[in-house]
Amino acid sequence: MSRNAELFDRACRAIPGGVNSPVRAFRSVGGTPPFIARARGPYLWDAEDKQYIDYVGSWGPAILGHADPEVVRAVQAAAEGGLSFGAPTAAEVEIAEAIIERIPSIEQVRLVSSGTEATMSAIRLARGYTGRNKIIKFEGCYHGHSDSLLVKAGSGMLTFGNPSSAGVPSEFVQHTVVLRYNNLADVKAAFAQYPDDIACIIVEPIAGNMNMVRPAPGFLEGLRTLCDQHGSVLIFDEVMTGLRVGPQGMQGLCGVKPDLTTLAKIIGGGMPVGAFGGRADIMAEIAPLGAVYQAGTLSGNPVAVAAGLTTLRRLAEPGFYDRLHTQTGRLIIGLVGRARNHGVPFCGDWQGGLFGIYFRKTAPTSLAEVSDSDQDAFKRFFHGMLDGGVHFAPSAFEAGFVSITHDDAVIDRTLEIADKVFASL
Ligand code: HOZ
Repeated sequence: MSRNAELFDRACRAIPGGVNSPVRAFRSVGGTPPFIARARGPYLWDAEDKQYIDYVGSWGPAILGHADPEVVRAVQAAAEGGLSFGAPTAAEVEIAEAIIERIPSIEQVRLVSSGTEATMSAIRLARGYTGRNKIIKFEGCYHGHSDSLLVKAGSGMLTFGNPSSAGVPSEFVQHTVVLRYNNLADVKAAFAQYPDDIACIIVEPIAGNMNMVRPAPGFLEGLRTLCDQHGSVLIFDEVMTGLRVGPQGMQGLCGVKPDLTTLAKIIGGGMPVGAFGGRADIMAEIAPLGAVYQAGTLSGNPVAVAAGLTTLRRLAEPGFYDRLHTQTGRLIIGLVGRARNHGVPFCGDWQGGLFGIYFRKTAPTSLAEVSDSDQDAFKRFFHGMLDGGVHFAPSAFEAGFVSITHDDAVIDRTLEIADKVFASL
């Protein structure tokens, strides 16, 4: 038995499904996941010392590449000074200021420990601020695993074809209104049905949990207008897109200003951090100022904040996002060209360091279109690439990630391997 298989066997006895987060289990693509022993730059090495070019990047945080030496040094230095205090620190003020400076819609920000906590808290805040019950979310968008958001959700829920979770009483989700992404008519109808009871709309401004799906022209603008007309809070969930698709996230690219924003992943530089922030009058409703309660022992953890601050500083280097966007484009244009050479129906899209690849002729605009792609071809492509030493997300419903360390040589090597795999499909 191989070392990876042996570890998976042991893992399955000790951990449900052998994994600590469902999409890692390879259930939708089949096979045994490699167990990762170490990572550096664009590469991972598994327990058998096989090297992979990595396009998962820890599902988003690794924008500087894995184990960036400066980030690692910052973490080591912070750890020397103490792992957790449960009391305020100067560094958390610095990172809050850095986030506010980068993202103009954020006037105040609260740090938490994960994206799930960020979205859950932002929803509670929107409800507390408006005194309303209902929330609007979109099919295929994933906003973490809190009860009221696990309805027709993306990511692992979609991957396993079970987009609403067991264990969530129907009463807990009776106020969650689920609509089709990119369908403003649905949103208008929901406001007509509940004109005074919609606390907020939460949306991934580029969806990244049903593969990558861009907002249609006018969609985000339309959400802004409807929220303004009805006194509802607009929440952009930029856990994936924040500081990844551009220096101010998707809101900087589309020019639509949300009332609240949720962040995670990159702002923790690979350590567990999340954040929610936005208009100061809304944030004033959070305890200890206001009546909406939210707390966390490890919130603003000094080691995680050190990793995040160092990462944020590096992202501010001139030309960072232009280079990242160019490199991701080199990958996607190259993959599309090679697929075409072999007559494989395939296309792709990218923004900054985020990308989507689809086994269909055009980029999808909705969950229905993503679901309509050729899943079997994806599975064969995925395993061919993995065998060849390239690690993509093990699901046709996840976006991909490029880091600043994916240079021309790394991408060209990926394309050489892809050429052979497309030829074999
Ligand atoms: N929620 C992540 C995918 N969109 C998966 C995180 C993980 O499994 O590590």
